[in-house]
Amino acid sequence: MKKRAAFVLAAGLAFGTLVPSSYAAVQPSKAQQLVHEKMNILQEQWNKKTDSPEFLAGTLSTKPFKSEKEIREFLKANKDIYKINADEELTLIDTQTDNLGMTHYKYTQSVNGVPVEGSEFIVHTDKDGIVKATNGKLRPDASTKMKDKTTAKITSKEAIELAWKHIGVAKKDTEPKTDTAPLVKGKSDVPDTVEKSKLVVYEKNGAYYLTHKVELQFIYPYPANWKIYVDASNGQIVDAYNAVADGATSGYGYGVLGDYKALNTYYSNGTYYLYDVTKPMSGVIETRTAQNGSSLPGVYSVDSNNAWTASSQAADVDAHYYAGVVYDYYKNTHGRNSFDNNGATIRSTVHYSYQYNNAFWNGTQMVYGDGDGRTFAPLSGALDVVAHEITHAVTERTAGLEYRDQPGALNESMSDVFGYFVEPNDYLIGEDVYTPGVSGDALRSLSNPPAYGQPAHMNNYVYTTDDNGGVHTNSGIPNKAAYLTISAIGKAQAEKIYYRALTLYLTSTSNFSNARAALLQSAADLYGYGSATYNAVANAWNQVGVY
Ligand code: L5W
Ligand code: ZN
Ligand code: CA
Ligand code: CA
Repeated sequence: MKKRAAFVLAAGLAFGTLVPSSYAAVQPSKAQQLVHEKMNILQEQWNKKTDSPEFLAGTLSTKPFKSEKEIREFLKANKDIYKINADEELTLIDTQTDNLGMTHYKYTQSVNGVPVEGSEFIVHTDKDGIVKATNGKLRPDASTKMKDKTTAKITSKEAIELAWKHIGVAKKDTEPKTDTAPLVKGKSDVPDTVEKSKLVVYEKNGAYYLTHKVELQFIYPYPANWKIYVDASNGQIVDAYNAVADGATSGYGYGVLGDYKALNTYYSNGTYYLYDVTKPMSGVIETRTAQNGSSLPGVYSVDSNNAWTASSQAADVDAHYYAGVVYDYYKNTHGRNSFDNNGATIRSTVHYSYQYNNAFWNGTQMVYGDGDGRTFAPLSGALDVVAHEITHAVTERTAGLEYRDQPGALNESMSDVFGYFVEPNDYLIGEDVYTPGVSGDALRSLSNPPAYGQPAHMNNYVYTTDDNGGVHTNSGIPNKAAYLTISAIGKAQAEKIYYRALTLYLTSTSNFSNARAALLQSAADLYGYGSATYNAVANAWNQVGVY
């Protein structure tokens, strides 16, 4: 290989000034040149950033090195190549002699005794002690960058607490509960929750951090072997991943309208589940099927090959997929973690009852009928309907608007309005599943409530005892006010104002006038009292006759 080095240099000279600048990249570094001068190399891999060898094979020594002590001499003699202070930085962790007579000396690198994560280094000698190979990822710059930084300010106990917080699971909630997750059959079947922590130097994108490497292992609410690197100087999370990879899977399927959807699923014991553990929540998003009509919660929706393509699975696919979309909406737009803002499991059951033309939140979970095929297709097939249902759960846990009269109509309206915010491509509600045989219609419209039999002004308020005081009728009035607001100020401001009013100002007995005040106050908080935005909200409610 000396020859190849010579060729590279000669080629550079031969091209003279005509050598393209990119050619410089293949010029050997000083350490590479040294390797070719001192060793007979058959295979080599280099870490370009640190200019250190990740793999060298051939004949690396001319004399034998037959003990760990002697191997250190080899490393010292080649310090210009490996760039490591063997005595200070390397700790022997294993020696093996194999049936070919080769001996393999395995080391880890450390800084002031703190191991550098992922920096194992192995020296391989033949039966005569000739060094035939070295490999592993040494970090020559770790010592210079970290030698004054190996004292932790955060304790291991604090790091473990921060790690639990990061994954959004409380240790006490990892105690298995019977019949709640596909993998969990009973408490005795599963190992206890394990917490571990050790101090390591961790490299990420070329920067070094002193971290507590925290390992959190549990089986409920999902199988996990988390590795979480907590910065030992400030408690920030440097990196984290779940090493249990055989649980969470990615499947696909077709929705009610026949569209392709990628699905977050779960594999266990030869079966795939609509069970999404990918969200940063303590619970999961899970989807079930009602087996005997109206019994809840039903059984897990399952599939044998993670291709959810049967027409009988379409309602399951959409309920699962859209619940994830709505979770993401609340998390990404409002920082809300699930309906309870505490990461609760979002459960849906589909195929409820028989030809059932409705969907509802029952206080614990979502429930969707299949529709009769004329009035409705399976109701989970509409994202705005799924958002409507999950918003009922959000409302229950925040404003708590009681489901009758004006507070009830506001409750309905909030569900429709967030149905729009989640799926803002039209002002219609339920158009994707309503009357599959008729195109262009919907269940309701925010922009034109009277087109669907709803009032859009207080003059037309319907006084009735039906439907808890006409909650699905009079919602047309606040719906129209929302439409006028969104049209005037845009969705981005409107959704902030509505979320703030719902979660901070509205109460269980708020009426339309109280809603106007709550929204105005939210607009004032966010955009200023008397601002154009504030005035637009006032205007919208004036136009529907609410003062
Ligand atoms: C869609 C059909 C009726 C919306 N709930 C509703 O209060 C509906 C449930 C599913 O208005
Ligand atoms: Zn509703
Ligand atoms: Ca819609
Ligand atoms: Ca229709």
